[in-house]
Amino acid sequence: LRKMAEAKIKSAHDLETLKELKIKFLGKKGELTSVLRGMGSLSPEERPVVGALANEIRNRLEELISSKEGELEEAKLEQKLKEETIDVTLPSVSFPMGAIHPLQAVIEELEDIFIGMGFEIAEGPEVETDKFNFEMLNFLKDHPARDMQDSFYITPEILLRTHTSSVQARTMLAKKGEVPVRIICPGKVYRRDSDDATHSHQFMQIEGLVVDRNISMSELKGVLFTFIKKIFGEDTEVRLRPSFFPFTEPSVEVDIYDPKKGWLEILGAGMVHPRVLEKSGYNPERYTGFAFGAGIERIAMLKYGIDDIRHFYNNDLRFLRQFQSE
Ligand code: FA5
Repeated sequence: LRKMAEAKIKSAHDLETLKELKIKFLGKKGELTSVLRGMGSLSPEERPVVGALANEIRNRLEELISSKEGELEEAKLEQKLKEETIDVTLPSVSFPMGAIHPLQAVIEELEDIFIGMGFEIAEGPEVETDKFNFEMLNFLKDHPARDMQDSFYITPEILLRTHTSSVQARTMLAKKGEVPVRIICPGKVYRRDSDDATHSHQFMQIEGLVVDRNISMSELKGVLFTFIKKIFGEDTEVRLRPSFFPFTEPSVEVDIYDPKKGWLEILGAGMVHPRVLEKSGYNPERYTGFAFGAGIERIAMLKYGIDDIRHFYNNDLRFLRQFQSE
C-alpha cells in the first residue's frame, strides 16, 4: 500500500489528481483508514505493531502529499505568470485613424491666415432669403445679373444661398454701422450648375469683408496677395482681371498660374458698392470697404494637384487616405 501510494503521489501532475489521491488513501473511507479500522480483528500483540506502522505510513504520505502540493502550486503559478507575461517588444496594435478632409484642411489654414491679419469669423444660414442673397447686394428684381447664379429656390422668396456674399449684409446690419468690419465667412453654397471636373452644384466659398474709413483697393490687393502666397507659396503668379458683380465697383477676378493648367480663376472681389453700404446702414461718404469670395474647392485643387472637383465628394477612401498624417 505504501509503495503504491508513494508512487502515485509522486507522479501526480496536477492538484486535482493529488486531491483525489489524498481522499483515496487518507480520507475517511480511504485505504489506510480501513486498515486502521480493521485493527479490531487483530490479536493484542499485533495491534501496536500494525498501528505504529499505519501511523508511520500516514505521516509519510501526509508529508509527501503536502510537499507535492507545494510543488504543484508553484508550477501552476509559474505557468500562469508565463502565460500572462506582456512582451513589451511586440509591435503595438495600430488604431485606424481618420484624416482631416482636404477641404476642411484648407478652411482651417485660411482661417489661421486671416485671423493672423485681424479678421473675425462670421456665419450665416445656408437656407437664405432673396433679400440677403440678392436684394441687399444690389441685384435688382428682374436684374439679368441674377441669372449669373442659377439658384435652387424653395419658395419664390427663399433659396439655398448661391454665394457666401449673403453674409455681408447680415454682418453689416448686425454691426449697426460700427467700424471696423473685418470678417471672413467660410461655408457651403449651392447653384444649378452641371457637375463637371471644375464645377459642382454644391461647393464652398470663403467670403471676406472689410469696412472702415479709408479702405482702398490697394489694401484689397495686399490682403489677397498675402493669403494667396501663404497658401500656394511665395513664387505664385497672381493676376487681377476686371470683372463685374452688382455689389462691388470696381470688380475684379483673380487668377493664379498653374504650370500644368495655365491661369485658373479662384475668386471674385472688389470695392463694396456704395449702394450696398447704404442699404446695410453705412454712410458711403464716410466709409469704404472691400469684399472677396473665393472657391475653396478650386484652392484645394490647385494646392494639392487634384484634377477633378468630384473627388472631394465621392468619399473614396483611396483618395481621402492621401491626406492622412503619419
Ligand atoms: C461670387 O460668387 C461672388 N459672390 C464673389 C465675390 C464676393 C465677388 C465678394 C465680389 C465680392 P463667382 O460666381 O465668380 O463669384 O464665384 C466665386 C468663386 O467660386 C469662383 O472664382 C470659383 O472659384 C468658385 N466657383 C463658382 N462656381 C463654382 C462651381 N460651380 N463649382 C466650384 N466652384 C465654383
